[in-house]
Amino acid sequence: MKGKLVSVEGLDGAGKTLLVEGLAEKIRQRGIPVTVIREPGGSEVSERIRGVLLDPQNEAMASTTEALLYLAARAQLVAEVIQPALEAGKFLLCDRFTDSTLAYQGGGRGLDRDMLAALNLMAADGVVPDRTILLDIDPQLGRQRRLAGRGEVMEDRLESESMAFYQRVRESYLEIARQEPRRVYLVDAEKSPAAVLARAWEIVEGVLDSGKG
Ligand code: Z5A
Repeated sequence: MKGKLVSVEGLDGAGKTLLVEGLAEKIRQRGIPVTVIREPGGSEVSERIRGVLLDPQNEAMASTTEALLYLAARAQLVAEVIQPALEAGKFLLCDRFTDSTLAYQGGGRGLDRDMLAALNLMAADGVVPDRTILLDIDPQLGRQRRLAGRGEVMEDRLESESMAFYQRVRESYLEIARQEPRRVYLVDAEKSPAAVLARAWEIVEGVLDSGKG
């Protein structure tokens, strides 16, 4: 049987990393092996592309270059890790996936959404998440959490974008959720970590149960 993929999306500081760790632990407690990946990254080539994307020195990077690099990192991750894992019937949890490109490069940078959707299909080799958990948070709170969590103020290339940019990204995510209510589940990320995990676990359990014969 083919495996399953659940992606976790949202603004920086929404709590994706913490949530993915919590969900992975709960899935393993059920005796189900889970592969955890993050984007951009998750394979040697994709991690190198991540370094270029997030380097604050690459200020001159054009929006189209940025989009194509995210897509290139995704294409490599899908070919090397995601497709083989799905073929082997594994369960995958992905910290960001195709919706990040639509929200950040589409909503945030203003690139054409239809073109990005077509490129996403190519990069993801047609893989669409079984469910997407969208952690919704006010951008200001997300930024506060991120900086407090790290205990320092150095930001990467994208993190130094304006609040208006992050508002557009948030709106774009919410638009995706409105357009695809069967796949994308909105979760209030301003609640406590325990409340967020409990709600997200209900969503993941739905996917685990749907795989039972
Ligand atoms: N990007 C893109 O533009 N296009 C694409 O196609 C893709 C990505 C795939 C990746 O950065 C950047 O690439 C990202 C989007 C862009 N950039 N921006 N800007 P990254 O991988 O370095 O970072 P991130 O994905 O944005 O993650 P993050 O900043 O680490 O945030 P997070 O994973 O959502 O949050 P966290 O690390 O789990 O939590 C942050 C802190 O808040 C931490 O101290 C937690 O303990 C705390 N926390 C978490 N949840 C809660 C709750 N519920 N209450 C209170 N405190 C909490």
